[in-house]
Amino acid sequence: MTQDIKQLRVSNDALDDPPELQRRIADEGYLFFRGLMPADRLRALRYEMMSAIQEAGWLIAGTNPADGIADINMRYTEGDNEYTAGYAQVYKLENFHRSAHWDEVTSTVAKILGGEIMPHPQKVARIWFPKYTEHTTPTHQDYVHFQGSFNTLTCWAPVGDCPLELGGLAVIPRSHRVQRVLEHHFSLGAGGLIVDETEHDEIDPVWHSTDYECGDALFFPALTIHKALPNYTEDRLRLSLDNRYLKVGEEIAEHMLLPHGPSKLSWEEIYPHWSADDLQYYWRKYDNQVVVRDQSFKEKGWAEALSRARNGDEAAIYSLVRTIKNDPASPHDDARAVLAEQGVAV
Ligand SMILES: O=C(O)CCC(=O)C(=O)O
Ligand SMILES: [Fe+2]
Repeated sequence: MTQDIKQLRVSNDALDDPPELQRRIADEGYLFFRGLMPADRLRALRYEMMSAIQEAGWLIAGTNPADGIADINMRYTEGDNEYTAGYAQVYKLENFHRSAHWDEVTSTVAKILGGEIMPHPQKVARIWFPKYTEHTTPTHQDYVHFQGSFNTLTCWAPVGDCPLELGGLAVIPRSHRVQRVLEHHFSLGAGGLIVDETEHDEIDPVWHSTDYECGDALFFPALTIHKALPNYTEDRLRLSLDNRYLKVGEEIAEHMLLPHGPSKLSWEEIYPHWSADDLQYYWRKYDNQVVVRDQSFKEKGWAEALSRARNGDEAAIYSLVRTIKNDPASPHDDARAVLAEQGVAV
């Protein structure tokens, strides 16, 4: 490991003290708990999710799904068309969606946010292949992707143990104190946007993470700077949840009412796979302030990919080629022109 990672502060001692939880998250920009989620239920969920992933052909056939032994000939990630095949299988699972509503999590969120809370309809699972480190989730603030309110809380939790080499989440404590959305730039990796944490004098860019164990959960608000660590294992998939919560009455961006994009599914395609209907369209009973999605972050990233590709940047060229391949029916004249200039065939 090339980077010096400090340990996350464990806040289990304050679990029954909401004012202290609120003080800590306001001060440090995150809260980390050991064993918050029931490990046995999470292991059962892991088995179910990994079995779906194995059926998609991403785990070595005949191995125990719980071990998550990846077929590294199938390395895909968000943004690759091929990622949808495995992700959609996971995304249809009722228990995966239900896990974001487990009382152990929602009651903790209610203490942290101080009031009635609602899980975002859009749940997220991350399936991370080994030996694909250039696609690791880059340094970012969640606001550029999920928007809504700065108080929106992300809960990141591994589904199974996640030691450092498997690539768990890392945060910069107190980075939320910048109190604004920082300039993000084009990058590979989930979300496709990166911020340079060393560029801002107010931020002390010291990364904190841990050897996560099954049941551990990390919470942070939308401005805290974070990233994933690379999956340096030989052959293990990293499987994790990142779900978001808001205080009822605060703003939620319209796209967060939809299934996560890389699944390419609608709720109408997901719900027939469920046995219960209590969580179907549950958000309609709340009086949410739904706001229009701000596309400017994405648009700026795309414009940067074009200009970097024009200068021969390989990651940007890769990203343009992938965009055209994913969606051959769209003209993508801008990307095609840049690639033609670079002599790259698509
Ligand atoms: O798990 C990952 O790679 C990314 C997670 C993330 O950025 C988040 O939970 O907000
Ligand atoms: Fe994030």
